[in-house]
Amino acid sequence: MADLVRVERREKGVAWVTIDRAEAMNALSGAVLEGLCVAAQSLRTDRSSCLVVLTGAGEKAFCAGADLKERREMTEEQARARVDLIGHACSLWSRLPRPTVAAINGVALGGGLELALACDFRIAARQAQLGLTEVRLGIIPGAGGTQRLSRLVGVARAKELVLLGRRIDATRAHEIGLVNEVVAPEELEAAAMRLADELAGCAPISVAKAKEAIDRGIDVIIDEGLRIERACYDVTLTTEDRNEGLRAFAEKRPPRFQGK
Ligand code: CO8
Repeated sequence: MADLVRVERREKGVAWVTIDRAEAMNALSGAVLEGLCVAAQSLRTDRSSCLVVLTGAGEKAFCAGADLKERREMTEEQARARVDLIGHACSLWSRLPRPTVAAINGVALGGGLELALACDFRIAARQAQLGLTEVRLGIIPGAGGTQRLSRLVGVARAKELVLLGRRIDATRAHEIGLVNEVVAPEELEAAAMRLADELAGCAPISVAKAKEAIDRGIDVIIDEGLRIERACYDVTLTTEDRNEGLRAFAEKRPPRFQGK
């Protein structure tokens, strides 16, 4: 079951996660969703990785969203449970305590784009198509899409995509800030690995706490956000890596962070 979602350890502390169901455009079947949850739970406590990359097998799809064939056979109750499961998988991914990047190698539609939105960064191959097309199926995005997309690109842009069920290409997605970078398909892997190079110079606890400060602070009034930031800052104050950062600066050498 879990092998529909493959987790590989790569160089530079990268955990490379692939949805391996190319024949169905990497659609989110129950088994794929279970695999995504298992992967997120194991990565949560894995201190050896500095970056988690999520991608889809093949060249056509990152993920075509909910499995619409399974959906046809479902009762209303099962459909509700499935929406909960997609939402749960996205939440687990969004809360990983290290940076995540969706390497969008092809279409990212519906739940597939919601999954990408649960990542910190999105890099898209030039031919990728993105959309929250649920209104064209008589539903709405239910795994965080209406919330995460509007926080990311603003309400007006989000409404263009969600209310019109519009599909956009990677270039347009980049223009509106939905993806961080657009690259040629054969460059996608290297672009994700470049993030790992950058992260090699950053203290892992600092990165985790900075992510937490941004993600928790975005939803609250600024005074509360500043309190969250301060609490996250305080955690870094007592780390060995903080001392190492200061020592390395004084000694004019690159820091050797241990994640402690
Ligand atoms: N679910 C299941 N199978 C799929 C899906 C999907 N979402 N998308 C594609 N496939 C299958 C096709 O049926 C086909 O299988 P087969 O060869 O057996 O007929 C195979 O993948 C290849 O697909 P196509 O032949 O269609 O390939 P194309 O290159 O012509 O088109 C597309 C690829 C553009 C991805 C097209 O298949 C498509 O539009 N798919 C639907 C995408 C979509 O609308 N996604 C949104 C789904 S809704 C959602 O995700 C919100 C969550 C709702 C929760 C509901 C829970 C119950």
